[in-house]
Amino acid sequence: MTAQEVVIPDIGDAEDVEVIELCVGPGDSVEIDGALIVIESDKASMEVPSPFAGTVAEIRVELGDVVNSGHVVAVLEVTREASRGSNEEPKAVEPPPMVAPAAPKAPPPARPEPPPPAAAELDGAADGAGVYAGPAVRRLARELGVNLGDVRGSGPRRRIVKDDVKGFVKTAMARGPANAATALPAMPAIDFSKFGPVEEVPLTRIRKRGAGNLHRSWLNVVHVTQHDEADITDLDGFRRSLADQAEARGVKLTLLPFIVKACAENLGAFPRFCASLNPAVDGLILKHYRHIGFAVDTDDGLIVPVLRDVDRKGVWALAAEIAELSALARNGRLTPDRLSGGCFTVSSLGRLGGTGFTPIVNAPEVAILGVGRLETKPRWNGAAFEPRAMLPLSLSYDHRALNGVEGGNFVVELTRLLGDIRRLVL
Ligand code: CAO
Repeated sequence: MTAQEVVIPDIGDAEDVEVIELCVGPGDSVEIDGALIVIESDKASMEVPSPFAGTVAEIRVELGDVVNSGHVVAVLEVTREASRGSNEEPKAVEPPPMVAPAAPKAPPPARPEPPPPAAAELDGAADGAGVYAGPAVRRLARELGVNLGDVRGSGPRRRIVKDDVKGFVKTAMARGPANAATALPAMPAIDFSKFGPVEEVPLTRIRKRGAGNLHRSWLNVVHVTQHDEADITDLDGFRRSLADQAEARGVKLTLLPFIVKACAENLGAFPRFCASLNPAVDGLILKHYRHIGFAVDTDDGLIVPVLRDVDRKGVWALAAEIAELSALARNGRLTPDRLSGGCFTVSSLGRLGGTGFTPIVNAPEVAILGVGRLETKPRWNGAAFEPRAMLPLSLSYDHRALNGVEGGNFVVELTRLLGDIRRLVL
């Protein structure tokens, strides 16, 4: 038996994440990959799984502690055979994404000074999600009902400290009540049990956070949705013709990777869709990269992982990455760096049905594509009706950043690309 320290693994860009759950205590046995603690960043909560099987000797963190990559969270009593990294069984288990092997003798890796916040990070600050502030400050802001996006940070690199939040509240109090005409009317609290049996179930953290983000987008973004249909008869035939290859590669080839690829191409032709409004809403920050998010429906709520550099990847690679990220999202194993940096989002409800819906823009992005269910419809070819596979598309965009002609052109060009994917290689 040896004592092994378990550290917080590499958690990408996230820093100062909060410990929100202790899953084990001293004396508990743990298996490899069993959850030790749960941490929560601005974007997601993640389990820190054990890289060893053994017994918990010590838990070195408490609820509410703020930790970073390299922080020791627990000490386990393990046998060498029970360790994922043991010499005897070097490949026994693939390391899960959240785990770094413990390094008991070495000090935790020095954390490099984080870079200053990118403009895009600060843009998304309407609910505090993209601002620099620690969990304690965020908690204070939540308690006081302060939107951290409205608070100016006085700390290093514009980090918001508690005094900034308190100062913001004092100023707001001095200014007097908000304009009653623009304030949101409160929803009345109703006792529904008066009308019949009821039960209240709590929203998961992801649903609560999602609700806040959607509300922020709904209130801030000037939404317009443009609907169209793409004739993807040829594309779908091509996709089906690749079924054997897909099986041989162990990849599920759905329509989504083709749609994402076509969107990346279209963003190149319409760069104003690959952008965010600046905080003053007097300029558009054009992004010279094509990272595309896609909505994944999980038991805990909606999650939007981001596919990076879609323009540089092929459809096979995208299909594999979509499957990988969807599985990680559904297992609660996505790291924050795989949830951030998107320029545009695709939300596909195609497997469920529906001819059109109004997706809500994933602000600070300026546009989102909703995809409905493919349907074979009669289309007039100039001489006769013929059956064609039609894919419903619904593009919502921020009318502050884009006008109707741009929205219309984007959708029309997208339907062309999907109608003849040979255009993707032109
Ligand atoms: N029309 C018809 N069939 C479709 C389709 C479409 N537009 N899109 C997918 N399908 C089919 C697939 O081909 C697949 O069929 P088979 O099982 O017969 O091969 C089946 O539906 C299931 O597909 P899938 O969901 O496993 O894969 P996907 O690549 O299409 O989507 C993912 C992956 C993760 C996006 C999806 O599973 C998901 O979670 N969608 C929900 C997104 C969501 O909740 N959006 C709403 C957000 S609010 O804006």
